[in-house]
Amino acid sequence: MSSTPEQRIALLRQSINQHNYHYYVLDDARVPDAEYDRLMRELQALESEHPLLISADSPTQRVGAEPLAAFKQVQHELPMLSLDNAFNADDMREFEKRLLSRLDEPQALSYVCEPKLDGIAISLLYKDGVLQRGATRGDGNVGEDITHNVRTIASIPLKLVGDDYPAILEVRGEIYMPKRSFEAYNERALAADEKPFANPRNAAAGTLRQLDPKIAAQRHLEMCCYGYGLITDSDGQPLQIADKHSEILKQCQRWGFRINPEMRVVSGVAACLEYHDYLLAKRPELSYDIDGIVFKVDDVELQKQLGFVSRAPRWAIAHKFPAEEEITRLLGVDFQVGRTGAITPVARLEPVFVGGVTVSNATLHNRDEIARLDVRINDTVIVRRAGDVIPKVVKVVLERRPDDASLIVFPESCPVCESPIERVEGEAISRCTGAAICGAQVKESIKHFASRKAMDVDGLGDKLVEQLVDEGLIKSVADLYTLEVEKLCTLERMAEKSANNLVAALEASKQTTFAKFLFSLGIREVGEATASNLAQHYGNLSALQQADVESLLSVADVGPVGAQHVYDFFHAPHSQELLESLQACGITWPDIKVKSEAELPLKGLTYVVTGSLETMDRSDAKQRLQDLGAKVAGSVSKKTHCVVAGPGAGSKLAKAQELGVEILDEKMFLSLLAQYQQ
Ligand code: JCF
Repeated sequence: MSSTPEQRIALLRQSINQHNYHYYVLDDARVPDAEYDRLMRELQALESEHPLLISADSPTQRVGAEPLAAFKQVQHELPMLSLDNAFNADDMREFEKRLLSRLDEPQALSYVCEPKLDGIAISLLYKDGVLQRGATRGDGNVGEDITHNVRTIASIPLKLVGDDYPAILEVRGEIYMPKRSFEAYNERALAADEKPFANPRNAAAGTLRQLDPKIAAQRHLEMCCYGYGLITDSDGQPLQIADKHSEILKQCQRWGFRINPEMRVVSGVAACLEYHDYLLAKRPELSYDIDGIVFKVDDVELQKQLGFVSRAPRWAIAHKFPAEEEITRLLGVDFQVGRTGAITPVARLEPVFVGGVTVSNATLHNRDEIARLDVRINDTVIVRRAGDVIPKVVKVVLERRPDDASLIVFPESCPVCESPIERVEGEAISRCTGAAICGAQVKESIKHFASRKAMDVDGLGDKLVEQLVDEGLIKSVADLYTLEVEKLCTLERMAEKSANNLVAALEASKQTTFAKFLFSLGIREVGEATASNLAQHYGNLSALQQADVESLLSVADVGPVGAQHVYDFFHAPHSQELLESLQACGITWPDIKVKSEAELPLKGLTYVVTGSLETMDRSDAKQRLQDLGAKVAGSVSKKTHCVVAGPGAGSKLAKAQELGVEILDEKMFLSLLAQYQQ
C-alpha cells in the first residue's frame, strides 16, 4: 500500500524528530547517522517536489532564514528571574535558615540541585506546540528576538513531542557551547587568521548575536532547560502541570527539551553542600563550563509561599564556585627554555586568586599569541585557570591600558646560553639552537630522563637536578651514573643518608625496559606511547638504529615528522656517543621478542576507528588492531585501507564512502578479530 506525499512527509518528520529527541535530549542515538541522513534527504527531496507542504516546524527548516537587519525587542510573557548568590557553606546555611523562618511549619526541605551553566539565559515561546520565538533575557522583562538563531540549535524542538502540551508554554534555559566545540572553533579560527573567543560563554553570546543564522548553524550550540514562564490552556488560564519543580522539568524533557543529567533532588542543606563538593570535583570532566550550583526548593506550593525579592526568587540560590577567570596586572615577561629548546613566554602577574589557587605566572604560549593578544607590560589582563590546566592570559582589558604600557620584546638569542633563537617556517614555536651547550635544555633533558615514566630515578627531583648542574657535578644524563656519595655530600642541604639513597636509586634505575629507555632519551615527537610502539616494533636498540624513515613510518602512531626526528636522532654523532656511554654505565633492558609476520596479519594496513562501539571502547579497538600489526590513523585519507565505523560515526565515515574505502561495522569488525584470535 503506497502513501500520499503528505502522509510520507508526516511520517518522515515524525521519525526524524524522534531520532533528534533520542540523540540530542536523551543522549542515546537510536539509528546510525547514515540512516538519519537518508530520512533527512528523502524529506528534503519530497519537500522540494511539493513546496506547498513545507511548514516552519519541519526538521528541514532549521536554517534557511535570511539574515536580519537588526534584532527586534520582545516582551517576555512572565519576567525572567535572576538568582541570589552564596559563596560558601555559611551563606548556604543562612539561605536555609531564611527559608525556614518564613515558612509556617518547621519541615525538611527538598531541593532541586543542578550545575549552573555558564552560557546565555534564554526564553522560548511555544504556541500549540510550535516554537514561536526565542529571546535573550535582556533586562528580565524585555529581551532580544533571536528566533532565527535558536531555530538552528538541534537540542531545541521546533515542535513539542507528544500531544499533551499546553496551548502556551514558555520554557527557560541556558544556551551554551560545549568545551570541545569551543576549542575546535578556536583552532579553526586561528588557522584562518580569525579572532578566537576568550571562553565558551563569549562564543555562545557572540554566536547568538549574529544576524545571519547560517553562522549559528555552523557552530555547535546546545540548550539545557532549567525552568519555565507562562503555561496556559487554550482559554489562557494558567496551568500547574505538577506540584514539584523537578516533575515539571521532567515533563519538559518529555516535550523534547534537554535537562541536565546531573540534576538531583536532595533533602536539607547538608546534602546540598555534599552535592556542591561532588560537582566541584567533577567540574573539570564536564563537557561544558559551569560557574556554580543552583539550588531550588522543589515544592511549587512552598515556592509560592516564599515569593520574590525584586527579581530574585527567595526559594532559589546560586552557590558560586571560585571564578576560573580573574583580572590582574602583567608585571613582566620571562622567557623559559624547554627540553627541546622551545621558548615559552611566561607572564609574571600580580598574584591573584583564580580557579581556587593563587596564580602569579601564566603562559603566553608563543610569539604569535603575544601579537594576537596585543598584550603589553603593565596591561590589565584576564587570566584563566580551569581545572588543573596551566593558567593562561586570555585577554587584555584595553580600556585600562596605562600610558607606561611597554611592548614585549621577544628575544633574538637564548636568555640562558645566548645561542641564536630560530623559528622554523610555518611553526608557531621559536627554539634555542644551543642544544647540549644550553644549560636550560641540559637541565630539562636530565629532569625528563630521571622522571617517573622514563628512567624513574627515585628522589631525583627538579630542584636537585638544577643544583647538580649549577654546581658543575653533571653536564649530561650519562654523568648521573658517575655521581658518588662523597661528592654529593658537598651539596647544600644534602645529608649522607640522602646521598646514599640517591646513588642507590640511580643504581636501581639501570634495570629498565626498552620502551622506558627510549622515552627517557627525549627524542622529539617520541612520547610514552610512541616509545612503547617503537620498542614493540623493533625489539632491540640496534634494529631501531638501523631503521630507515620508511620503516619507521610503518610503526603505529609514527607520522612523517616523528619518523624524521627518530631517524635524525639515531644518525647524529653525539647520540651514538650518548647511547654508548649510557650502556657503558650499565643500563640494560630485556630485548623484546618481535612478532613474526604470521602473528601480524594486518601488517602494512592502515585502519581508522570512528563512532562508538558497543562491545569495547575505541582505544581497545585500536589496541587490538595494532596487536595484529595494523597502523591506526586518526583521519581517513587515500592511504586508509579500512574504516571501522560504529553508531554516531560522522565525517570520517562520509569521507570513507567518498573515497570508496572499505567500511566495517561492529559485527564485521568482531568477526575479523575472531578470525585472527590466537
Ligand atoms: O544554569 C544556569 N545558568 C541557571 C540560571 C540555572 C537556573 O536554574 C536558573 C538560572 C537563572 C535563574 N534559575 C533561575 C531562576
